[in-house]
Amino acid sequence: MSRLERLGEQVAEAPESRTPPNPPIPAAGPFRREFWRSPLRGQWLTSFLGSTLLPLVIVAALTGFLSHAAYNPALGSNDVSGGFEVDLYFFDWPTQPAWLYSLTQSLHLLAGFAAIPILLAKLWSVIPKLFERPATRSLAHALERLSLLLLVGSALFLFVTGVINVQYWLPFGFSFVPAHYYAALIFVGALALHLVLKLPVVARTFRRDGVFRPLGEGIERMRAADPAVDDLAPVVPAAPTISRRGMLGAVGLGSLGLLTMTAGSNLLGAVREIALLSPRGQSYGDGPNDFQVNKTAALVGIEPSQTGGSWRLQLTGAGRDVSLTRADLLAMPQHDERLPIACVEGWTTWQDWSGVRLADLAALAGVDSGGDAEVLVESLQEGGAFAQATLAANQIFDPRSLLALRVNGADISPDHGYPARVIVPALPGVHNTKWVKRMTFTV
Ligand SMILES: Nc1nc2c(c(=O)[nH]1)N[C@H]1C(S)=C(S)[C@@H](COP(=O)(O)O)O[C@H]1N2
Ligand SMILES: [Mo]
Repeated sequence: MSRLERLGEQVAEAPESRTPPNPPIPAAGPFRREFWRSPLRGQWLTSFLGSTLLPLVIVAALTGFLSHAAYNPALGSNDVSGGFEVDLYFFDWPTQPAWLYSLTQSLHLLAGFAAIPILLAKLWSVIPKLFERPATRSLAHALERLSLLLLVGSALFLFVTGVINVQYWLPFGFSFVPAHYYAALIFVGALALHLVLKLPVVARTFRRDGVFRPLGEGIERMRAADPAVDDLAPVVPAAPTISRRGMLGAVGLGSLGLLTMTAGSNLLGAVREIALLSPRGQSYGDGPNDFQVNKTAALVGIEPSQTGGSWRLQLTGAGRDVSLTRADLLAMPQHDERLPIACVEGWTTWQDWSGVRLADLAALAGVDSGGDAEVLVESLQEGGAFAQATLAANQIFDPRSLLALRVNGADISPDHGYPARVIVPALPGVHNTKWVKRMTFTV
């Protein structure tokens, strides 16, 4: 046997068992539980943050769905979902009190903004769970993690789109209202499941640690929770650099700060200047038309030639077509109403409007207040969600609902919708259509 052949045989005979088995790849970085060392983390912190977050989220969700109801989504052109609208509402959005939408929408923004620091802190408190290994232990565990993915994903989506919408910085290629609405439906479903799974843990934690007791501990007395009984506690805790109450105080301050800033753009004129996250309160010139403008006439492409002497209001109703000049409208009975425009973005502006009643225009078109009348209001503006709106009978026939021609004693300015705009009490701002050209009544 040649040397070469012997060598070949040796190799062939070498028993497999002599090669050591591959050791399991050690978990690295954040996938190791020892990586997460903050002594603040534990079930109490997460339970406490969750319990403060919950009421805010409930207010934001309820007022959010009310806002959607206020859009009358089941009416004609108001369906923003591309035909998928599910009408969850069994009531007509009222016109009384006039500040209703201003209130619900302010609450929506206040609760939403105040929740942001708490939500971030809560996510921070559970972040080791994101890196948990094995990723799924059982079907139940996999489903729970999937529901958490939906919960956290939809929550982040709602907050990010909400804040961005208030900034008018709309880089997304989808429209805000349906996206925010459908994310909210996912969020509420995932939250309900989360509450079922976690409320028992919260109750147990508060029974064990007390609801407020850990708040009494300064940094010297604070201990990390026991990882043997607390799945959120660090296994190798670092020395504390802040107490739990210090951390929660900072979160609370952040929350209060955002609340005040948001209130500035909504409720309290006095702090309007600090509404940094809602860039409002600018000047729109002097005089009667100096109030909030989001979309100017130039921005949406309204030409002076469209709003001059050749402008007509086209009314269509029960077999009747009427064409009115602005002078015709001014010759009709004029009514004065002090009414708000309350925008979905949370700001409200009250002004003294004057013009003709929508009810009088309905009568001109041959439509009376009996029955289920609707009106489709169309703007000179072309395309987009703001170019038209459909109003329900209770809105048309409220005597305070106007096609406004003047504001604060002057003609409404081009930016506020000259020659004529809709103003209806408690209607979301977006449906107070500017630069109206046609109203089509159906019965
Ligand atoms: N034709 C038309 N009407 C419109 C709008 C618009 O962009 N186009 N904006 C709506 C919105 S979102 C609000 S809040 C009110 C006030 O908007 P403004 O601040 O742009 O005047 O008018 C509404 N009417
Ligand atoms: Mo708006």
